[in-house]
Amino acid sequence: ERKGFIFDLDGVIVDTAKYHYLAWKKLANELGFEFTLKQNELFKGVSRKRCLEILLEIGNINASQEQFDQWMVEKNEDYLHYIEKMNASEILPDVPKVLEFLKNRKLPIALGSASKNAKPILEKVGLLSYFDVIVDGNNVTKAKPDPEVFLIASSNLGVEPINCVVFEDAVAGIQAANTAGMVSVGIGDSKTLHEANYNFRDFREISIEFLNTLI
Ligand code: B16
Ligand code: MG
Repeated sequence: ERKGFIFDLDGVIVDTAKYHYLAWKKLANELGFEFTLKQNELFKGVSRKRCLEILLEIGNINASQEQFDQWMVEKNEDYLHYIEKMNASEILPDVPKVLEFLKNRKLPIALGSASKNAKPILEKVGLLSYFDVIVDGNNVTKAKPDPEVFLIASSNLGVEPINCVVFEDAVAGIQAANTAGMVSVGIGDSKTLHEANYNFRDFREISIEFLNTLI
């Protein structure tokens, strides 16, 4: 059976969480409250809309729909400004090694991300051409842990869910992969991501031997 490989973006391929943090912190400070790095953990893998809802809960702020939409736009404009100069130096360690391994064996590769900015980011860091399929925040209606994003990726790849392998750094992402019936590989803290089928701190820990067991 042909296998397919699905990668999350933020926290797996690049560390855009720090730029999301700067943009959310700027908005929080403008609204008169603090937003910490620890609180930012709650935002990983979560949609932009849900992030703003949580941020306003933290700041105890009520907003009209119009005001809410305006802050969404403002946050994204600031975020786009922070990521403007991203380049290949921001690719997380050994990600190209794994993508190259898969490409050389003609195995299909997809992106499965909650971000609406996924494509320009892949372009900036020079990895866009590796991806046969991109499913991102523009294509999904239900956020992780709902499996929708990975199921669309599997369908677009033409690979059965049971033959897909997902690399994820967020708990909700691991749960989405598991619910989809896919093989889940946790990238990050193994205690946090204990629901994953396999755990690695980062791609440097992933050997060619291990990859060979997946294909
Ligand atoms: P955007 P992932 C997620 O990316 C981020 O982890 C999350 O913090 C962010 O809010 C979300 O994308 C939406 O991003 O505002 O660019 O549409 O981990 O699913 O690749
Ligand atoms: Mg992520």
